[in-house]
Amino acid sequence: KKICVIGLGYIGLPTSVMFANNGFEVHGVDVNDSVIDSLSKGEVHIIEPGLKELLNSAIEKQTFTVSKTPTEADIYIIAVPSPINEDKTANLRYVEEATKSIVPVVQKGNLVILESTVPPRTVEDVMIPILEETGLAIGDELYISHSPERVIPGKVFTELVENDRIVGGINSVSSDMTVELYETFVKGKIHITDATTAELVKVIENTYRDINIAFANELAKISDQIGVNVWEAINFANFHPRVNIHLPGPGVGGHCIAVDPWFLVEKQPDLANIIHLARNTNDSMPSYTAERAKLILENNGTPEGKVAVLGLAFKANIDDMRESPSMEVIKHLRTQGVHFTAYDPHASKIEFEEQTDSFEEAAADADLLLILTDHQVFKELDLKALRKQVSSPVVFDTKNCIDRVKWEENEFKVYKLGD
Ligand code: SAJ
Repeated sequence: KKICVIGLGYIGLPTSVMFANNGFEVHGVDVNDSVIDSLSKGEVHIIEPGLKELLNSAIEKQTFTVSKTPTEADIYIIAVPSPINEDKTANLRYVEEATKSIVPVVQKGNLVILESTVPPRTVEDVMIPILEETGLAIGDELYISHSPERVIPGKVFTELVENDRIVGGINSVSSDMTVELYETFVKGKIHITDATTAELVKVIENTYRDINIAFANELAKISDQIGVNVWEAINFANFHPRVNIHLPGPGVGGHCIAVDPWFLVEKQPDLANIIHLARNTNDSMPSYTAERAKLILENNGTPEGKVAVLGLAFKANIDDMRESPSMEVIKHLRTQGVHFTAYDPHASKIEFEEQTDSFEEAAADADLLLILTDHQVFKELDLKALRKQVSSPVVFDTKNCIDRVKWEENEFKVYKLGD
């Protein structure tokens, strides 16, 4: 069978190569020229363990092709971004455009699957009206379902296979066809529901995480005031069999957790109270972090000192800088007139021009090392060498990722967020 995947980003590309290595002929589509160019040469434009190998093997088997426009296929998978607008309303432009782009090619008997995360009712209210333009009887001649992706960047290929999957068809035939497709590689359970429930399920998973992180962030602020180490407190609380508090940090980044809760706020602004408050709490963390950094500089007698911002990606060991709290922290440092350098071992300089070329360059003459991402590299620094590079040996660890004792042994003064 032939699959056409629309959108070759963090989800679409791994999904494409997965199917292309599991007995399907896959055609990938992306509107971005540079994505098509690099994939045609067998190069990947995103960092994900295992991706390059699977891409090369699919190219070798000749089961994966790419272009800018959809071709005829049996199954269409839409995996395009669904961001929010400035005013925090859902931007469904890409989902709409992707759906429109397949209208000329879909045929009787085809299945269309939406993998992008969307506000509940998007399949029913946005996609179906567009697909009706094919003239096919929806549900009888054209099958549609929502099967939201739920994988975590960095572990995509493990989670694609092992995670349970939700399939929400517009009718049972659509669901069954979708289950049959994913069963080719999914080892987790596949749960069947309707499209709108599947949409809500996906959004509430990320909202749950956002609210839980907001709780942790609030606890960090409280701990800063009452002189308790929040990391230790959360760790102990989590030994309780029914408690699972997430971790604080400089903010919530990425294109999912910081976005999806707004889909519910937009739908029901008068009811989504905790959801809205949690979003605001998490959005307040970058400015809180920048203020604490400034305070640390002042308390150490270097109010005009230089901050070395370490970590620009939105989380550990990835290159993805979308909605990264680091960018927000930098914005606040800038408005506070704090001098800074910035470096990330994974993220590309193209994404943030001001990034230094090396860790050493960023750390040179710094009065405060501000760790914003818990990249593995930051846990393995040569502290003796680092001690000589910096101007003042002070570090502010917002992710609780460095070993206090080791740093203190090397004369560093260690501050942690929420401590
Ligand atoms: N973060 C915290 N504290 C925590 C956990 C995370 O501050 O305890 C921050 C991270 O540093 C990061 C942000 O939250 O800035 C989001 O990171 P994440 O690892 O929680 O999630 P994502 O965005 O990479 O992936 C999430 C996952 N959703 C859930 O775990 C419920 C993933 O399974 C989804 O597939 C993905 O969103 C998505 O695409 O929706």
